[in-house]
Amino acid sequence: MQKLLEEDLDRRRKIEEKPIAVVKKEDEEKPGKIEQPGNKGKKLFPKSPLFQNWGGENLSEDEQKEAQALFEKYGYNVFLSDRLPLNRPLQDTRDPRCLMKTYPKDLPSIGVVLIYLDEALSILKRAIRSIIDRTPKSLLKEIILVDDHSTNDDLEQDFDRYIKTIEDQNPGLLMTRVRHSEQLGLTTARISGWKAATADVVAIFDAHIEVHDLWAEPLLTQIKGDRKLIVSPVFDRVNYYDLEIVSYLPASHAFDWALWCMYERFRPEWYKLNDPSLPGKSPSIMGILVADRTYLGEIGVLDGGMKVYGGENVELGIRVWTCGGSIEVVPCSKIAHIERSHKPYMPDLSITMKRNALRVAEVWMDEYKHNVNLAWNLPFKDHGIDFGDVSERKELRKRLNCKPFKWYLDNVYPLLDSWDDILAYGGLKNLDANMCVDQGPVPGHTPIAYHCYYYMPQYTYFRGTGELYIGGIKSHKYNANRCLTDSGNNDNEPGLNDCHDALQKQIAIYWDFTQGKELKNKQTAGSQAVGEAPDCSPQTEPTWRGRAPHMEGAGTPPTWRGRALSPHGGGGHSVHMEGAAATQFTLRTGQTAFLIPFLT
Ligand SMILES: [Mn+2]
Repeated sequence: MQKLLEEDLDRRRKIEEKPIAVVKKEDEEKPGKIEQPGNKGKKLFPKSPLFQNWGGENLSEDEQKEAQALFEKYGYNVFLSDRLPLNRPLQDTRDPRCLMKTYPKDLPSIGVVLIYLDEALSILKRAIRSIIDRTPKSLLKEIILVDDHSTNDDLEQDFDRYIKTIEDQNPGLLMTRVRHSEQLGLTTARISGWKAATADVVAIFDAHIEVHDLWAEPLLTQIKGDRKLIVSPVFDRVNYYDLEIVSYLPASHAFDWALWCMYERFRPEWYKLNDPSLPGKSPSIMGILVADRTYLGEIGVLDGGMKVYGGENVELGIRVWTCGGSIEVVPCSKIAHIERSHKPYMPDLSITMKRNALRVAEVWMDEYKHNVNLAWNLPFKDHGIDFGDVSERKELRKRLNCKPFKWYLDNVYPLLDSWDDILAYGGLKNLDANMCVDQGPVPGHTPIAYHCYYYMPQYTYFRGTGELYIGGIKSHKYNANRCLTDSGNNDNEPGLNDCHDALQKQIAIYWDFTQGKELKNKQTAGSQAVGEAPDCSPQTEPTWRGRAPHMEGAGTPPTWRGRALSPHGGGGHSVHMEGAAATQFTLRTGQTAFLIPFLT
């Protein structure tokens, strides 16, 4: 969903962004310029993400305080938004080929649902203004405003007055208000917007958007051609700090096994056509969607059991594809979307994200459902997360006679690594030293021993190929993991290398590992007797005693032998491991066995 889009793009933004000053330098530096007393204050919030990226040097101290307070409340520059025209022009960011296209006259009617929670009034007004100005009257049947229990006062009377004006000016347009008496979360809000809609096609949007010219026609044309198509426009980014538009190229909407969403290249067939104005198939949607209203109902709209935020977009993507429809991103349809600096829902969205992801897995992912657990580093069973009742969604899947998830992986999303052969995952803990293998500093190639805290740097995965990943696992085939390596030199510490690189450089990455047995590198083991530590004197030869949780107290603990790993943080431990030693490394027998919980 778009929050993830926002976060994904936040990361990209960190690389791309340069501060854009509102005040032109040359004006400021003109010799002899008279400063007006009281007009220009010192910078009060130099560390604020707003003022770091936005001029505002000419604001008085009071204005800076006002702008900062509004920014903190809303996550974007409301001070500036309040001063920009509601019908501001947007530059045309479409591929030039879009301008050559013509669209049928008899397109279906469209209703636009805007979902909001504590959105700034001027942002909402601008969204409505742009939709009315840039959608043909003959197509735009209604705008449905869904308020998911906002608390700001100006969204009451001031907004009512504005809507009244809009209604007076546009007698043919239906303005529908849906107000929730409590916060129901994005998914339920979207469903309530869909319920209130009456047009042939429904567009479900965030309210911090502006549509570009000719946004609707390309989408409606696609749906007219195939009612089982769910489409998405391409979003341009509106900077939260200066509200400038940054053009984005068309891309497909994808996700990883944690169900975080991300942009990805279209399938190779799309690039072969060499025409970036053409719609491209997409495994999922980011959250904003346009669909035939009746068809969306037939396939179950959205999963009403989702809470707050996250996962419902992936659920829709899998459902549409496996139940006979498809998804397209349509490049000639563009909307501008504010990527907020922070969002109003709750401080840690990963809590509901995780829960909702488990829901999607349970209903749709068949034998692959535990990959969601793997991605979130959760035990397969007894993870303690209540994801609610999914029986209705399971019945829906049955009723719609949907294809298996494997079909989706093979035909729709082959870039997602199926993780078929992950045999074990967890933390590699040495009980004697009470330390865990940790990926160490990144970038870097030296794993370290560190006190066990079981977060990402210590996530370890063992693959059927013999690869041991330390520090997490990537969901996509195009991304390389970091493999534990053994250079084969007896005095060398184990390394951590990009698995693709290591293969190319012929560094040994394949390990033999069985829970409760010694771990050794398959490739270098021949040259190095396991059990001997040639770099250590017999007196200091480390002995590792490891117990898997399910073996606790049962029989003789397995013995681990070690190659040196640099101790981190001192503490007087001399920590050695043979490549790596596992104790709390839990095994997955075959592909379906559950794991013993290893995290608390
Ligand atoms: Mn958004």
